[in-house]
Amino acid sequence: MAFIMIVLILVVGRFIFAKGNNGNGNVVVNNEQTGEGQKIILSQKDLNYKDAVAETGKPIVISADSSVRGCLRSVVFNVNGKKYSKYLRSPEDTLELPGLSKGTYTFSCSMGMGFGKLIVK
Ligand SMILES: [Cu+2]
Repeated sequence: MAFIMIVLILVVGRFIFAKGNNGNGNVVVNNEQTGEGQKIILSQKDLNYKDAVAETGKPIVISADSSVRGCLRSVVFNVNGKKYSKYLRSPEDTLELPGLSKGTYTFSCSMGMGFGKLIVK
């Protein structure tokens, strides 16, 4: 019986710890990211993304608002031969890109179904 109680306490304790830790971790990471970069929030338009606009040179922190559905939450950027990809599960999840030079960068969902343009000017 004592053994079962200990296991139960460990399991419950770990759950609470993991939950609290997760929340704290996310907040800290987000603060660091938004402090250093410009925040770009993606929206969905029909089956694609709305055009997003960014400034040159500053690191970019991308998130997706609640209009972005299904696999469009999984975004893929190919920038200067490098692939940047993340599943933006919640509005707090972010994908970071380096500062970019002037131009239009296309991106898509991970399935290549929905497309968007990131316009850097
Ligand atoms: Cu898709």
